[in-house]
Amino acid sequence: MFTTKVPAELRLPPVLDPSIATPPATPRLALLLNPFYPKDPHASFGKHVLTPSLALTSVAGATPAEWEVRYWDENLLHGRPPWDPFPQVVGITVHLTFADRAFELARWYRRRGAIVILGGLHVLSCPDECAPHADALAIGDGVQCWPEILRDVEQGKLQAVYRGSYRRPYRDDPPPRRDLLPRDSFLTTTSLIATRGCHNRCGFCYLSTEGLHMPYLVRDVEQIVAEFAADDQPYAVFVDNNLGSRPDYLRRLCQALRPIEKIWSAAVSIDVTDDPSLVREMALAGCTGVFVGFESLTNENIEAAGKQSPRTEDYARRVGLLHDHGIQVNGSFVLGFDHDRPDVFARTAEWIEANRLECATFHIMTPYPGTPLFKQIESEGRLLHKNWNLYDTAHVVFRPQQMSALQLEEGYAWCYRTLFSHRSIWRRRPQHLPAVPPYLAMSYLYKKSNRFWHWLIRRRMTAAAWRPLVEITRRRHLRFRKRLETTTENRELAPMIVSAGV
Ligand code: B12
Ligand code: SF4
Repeated sequence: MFTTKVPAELRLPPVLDPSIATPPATPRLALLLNPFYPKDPHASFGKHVLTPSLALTSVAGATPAEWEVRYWDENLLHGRPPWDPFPQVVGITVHLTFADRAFELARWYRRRGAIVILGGLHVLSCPDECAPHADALAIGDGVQCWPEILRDVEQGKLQAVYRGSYRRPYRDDPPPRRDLLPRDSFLTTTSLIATRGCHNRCGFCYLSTEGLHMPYLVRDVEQIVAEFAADDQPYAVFVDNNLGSRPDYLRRLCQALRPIEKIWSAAVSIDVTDDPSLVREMALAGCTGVFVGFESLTNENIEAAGKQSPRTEDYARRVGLLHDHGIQVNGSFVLGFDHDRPDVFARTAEWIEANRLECATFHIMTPYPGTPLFKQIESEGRLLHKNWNLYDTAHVVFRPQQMSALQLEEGYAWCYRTLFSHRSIWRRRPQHLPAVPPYLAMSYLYKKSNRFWHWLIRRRMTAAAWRPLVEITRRRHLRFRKRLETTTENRELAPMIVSAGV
């Protein structure tokens, strides 16, 4: 069983040799680091090389012209981070799950004379914990702080804290520096972001972190199309929290994306299906997959989280609408809500199979510091510990209401085991026969290849492994679009299109 063995390089970060003598710092050289985190043995190791986070490439985009900037992602398994030439400034992104590793990196570089700047979500939610490990903190939007930080370094007047508000027009941001990314190491380097914020404020989501003021802002659709075209990849992933938050904006974005004939996927909430004509626009614009935060199949859980969402009884019809438009569904489910009983695992798995969701992602409910959920669980005395390393949604860090912590952890593992099994992959195959081989190829590469992933990643073969499947999907999608274009917006026609060859 693949869940039993995780190769060492996916469990442990590279050793930072204390005996290395580094050269003197190169003035105006900045190194941006994405720290290592251990991979969940239950999920796909391939998940971590689908598409890169935009945190550091966005910051890099704001680097003043006189500075050289380099990028290093420890999760790409290329060994220990670079030190020759030695950077004058090291910028590290910090999430709670890899905060310890970020601090270890910070110590290593600071001891050798680098100026270390920490930024990212954990710096925003726990600045006091991060401060001792940095020469300066960037709280909030780094695109705004970064040029100021580097100017202050040049003038020798670095401050302890810099704050970037999320209120500045999003369209003013320079494009992320995707050219810094190793192209062979990801399924696609084209992570795109068009919007910031979300119309919801779910109590468990990082967007409801105290002190985070992130109004809903959008970039110009032309900017997104230009970035997609500039990176020269056939497939892009939108890493927006919820690309469907403003249906009118999504519609405009789709209309702008349509002529470039590329494919993409995005995270949306299920209310994106409120208007079938919008789903049609998405399909016509190249959307081949959505990551949907269903969260739970129990209405009481959704209500308690404060999420505005359609009733769960209507989820199946909405999934059908996406499928009818050739859009695959990766459902995201949170396990361990207060209304979840031990039957939640089997019920969720059955529903996923009955509705033929092509993929599913599970998260053990995790109270992120600073969120309403954290405050509630802490005030009820249900937090088990504050070891952030385990706040990775794969471990139970609180006492669940209707089951034991062990039951929750075992149920989570069972869900992945069940949904990643040969039987389940087969049961969820598309109804149209020609669509089955590419579906099976993708499922097996993603869900059943954990024993190969570290090997593919280390040898920079991720893009090569995915490339044929991406191209087949793009071509199939273009054929599907031609048929869809000739129909009216009448939903009744869509299943006929599907059966005609998607
Ligand atoms: C792409 C992505 C991934 C990718 C890549 C992750 C990686 N670390 O490289 C993959 C798919 C691998 C992934 C995996 C996971 N992810 Co993820 N992921 C995202 C996603 C969708 C986009 C990130 C992004 O590009 N954001 C846009 C950038 C521009 O915003 P930003 O990161 O906040 O960066 C800005 C500032 O914070 C600041 N900044 C950040 N770093 C730095 C550094 C410096 C020096 C400076 C100056 C400024 C600065 O400036 C940036 C520009 O304004 C976010 C959701 C989201 N939309 O943000 C979730 C998110 C970050 N992921 C999350 C989680 C929980 C995970 C997992 C643990 C889930 C799981 N169980 O599998 C795993 C494991 C990763 C881990 N241990 O951290 C949570 C984190 C919650 C939290 N409080 O920490 C998020 C917020 C999703 C959510 N809604 O809950 N993820
Ligand atoms: S809908 Fe999703 S992105 Fe929006 S607040 Fe809720 S969990 Fe966060």
